[in-house]
Amino acid sequence: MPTPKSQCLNPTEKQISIAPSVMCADLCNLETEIRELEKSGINLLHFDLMDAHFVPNMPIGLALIEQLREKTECAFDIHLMVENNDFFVTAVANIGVQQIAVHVESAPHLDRTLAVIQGHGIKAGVALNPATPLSAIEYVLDRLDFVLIMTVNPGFAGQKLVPATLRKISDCRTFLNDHDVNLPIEVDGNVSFENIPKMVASGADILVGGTSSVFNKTGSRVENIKHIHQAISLGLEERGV
Ligand code: S6P
Ligand code: MG
Repeated sequence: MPTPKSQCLNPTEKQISIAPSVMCADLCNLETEIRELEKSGINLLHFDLMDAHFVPNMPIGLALIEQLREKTECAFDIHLMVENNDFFVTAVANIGVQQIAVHVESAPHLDRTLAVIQGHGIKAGVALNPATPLSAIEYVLDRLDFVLIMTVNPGFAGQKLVPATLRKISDCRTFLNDHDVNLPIEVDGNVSFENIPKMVASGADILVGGTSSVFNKTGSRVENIKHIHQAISLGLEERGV
């Protein structure tokens, strides 16, 4: 397996990471897609693993992730949207991934599941649906390496931002500060050129790029990623760093 570069998983205040969402790529030409992204400096890929039960969709599977693992040094960020978290955690850990988020809404034994992920030497995160309050992570903060704030309801690409989630990003930063915890906040869903400045200003550190940014039809991958960097700079200015 190539050695993944995982610095992108520890973004500094001034260094926002971009994680293209693989389900939004041209799935018939994935290797070409990944080379194109790498040329633009991307070193983190976001994989949406869905089981058609927790969410009604199933865009990509384990075999695809396993094959891609052999093709790139990018760090793999796995977003589980499944009912059987334990099965998928073991499966992706065996493939060799760097970061896994589980949905609090589908993890009845959340503390144990996070411990299992960390036991594999993998960064552990909790994903929160738009309607789920931040208090859901209060008693697992010491088990977390990052928080994934869903800014759309999970399951599909190409949706519109749920407006209240912008406030949720800044509330999450305040919540973490109040608990003396400094964790990266990842945001996922309609992370568009227009929304990125607001998301970054609110405290987002890792941006999942889908159809509204990295894979936007109006530009090439390279052009879109340049555009994202410009939007990030605006957000950082507003954040005051
Ligand atoms: C949605 C999934 C996401 C999408 C991404 C799509 O359930 O978790 O990772 O792939 O949000 O981006 P966009 O820009 O099409 O909303
Ligand atoms: Mg996702």
